[in-house]
Amino acid sequence: MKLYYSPGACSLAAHIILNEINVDFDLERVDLKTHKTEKGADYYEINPKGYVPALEINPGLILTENVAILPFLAQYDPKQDLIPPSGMGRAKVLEWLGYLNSELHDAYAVFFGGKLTEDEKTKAYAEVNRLLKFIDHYLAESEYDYLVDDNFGPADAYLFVLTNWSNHIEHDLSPYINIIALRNKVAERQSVQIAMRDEGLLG
Ligand SMILES: N[C@@H](CCC(=O)N[C@@H](CS)C(=O)NCC(=O)O)C(=O)O
Repeated sequence: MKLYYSPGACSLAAHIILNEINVDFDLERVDLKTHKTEKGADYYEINPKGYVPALEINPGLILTENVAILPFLAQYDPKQDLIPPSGMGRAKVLEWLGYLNSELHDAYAVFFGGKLTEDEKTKAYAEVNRLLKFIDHYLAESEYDYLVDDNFGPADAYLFVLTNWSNHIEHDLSPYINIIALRNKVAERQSVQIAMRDEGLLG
């Protein structure tokens, strides 16, 4: 398999899950400004949507979209218990991935889409905070160690990656103590440390 990624982008979640499972994989960095890969390929030829992540499963077989890639990778190695194989547990993982992808990801993405006016910035921070408040409250009430159950999984990796972006938009994550506690657990995983190191995000 090969993951097309950009350092610190949402593709980091797939990178983390790849490190959790027993599979050989390659990485190819994409320059999201020029849409060229580090090997000089035209990224539009690989993923016509132009964005990361894209996962090459076999030569010529490409999967895109976080909500498809993350469960695909999580179920690839059932021994790791990253995602329930069926039923409500699996539906809950997809529920969280859908929420993170269509709500929180989009709310952070507003900050990366070009310069915002002060008014737009205020509204964009309010939206990020509204969504984080919901997640933090959910975690406070939850009996589980991770978002869905007591096992780390793709939704936790995705939430970790999205909330990393607070650092880049001068957003204060400190009120969200339950999210921070979850982030700290996720950050300790070897899969996360290795992915961050390999994307050049440490130090
Ligand atoms: N719907 C896509 C969105 C992916 C996405 O927004 N990727 C960002 C990085 S986090 C990107 O590549 N942006 C550059 C671009 O859209 O050209 C998914 O969930 O996979």
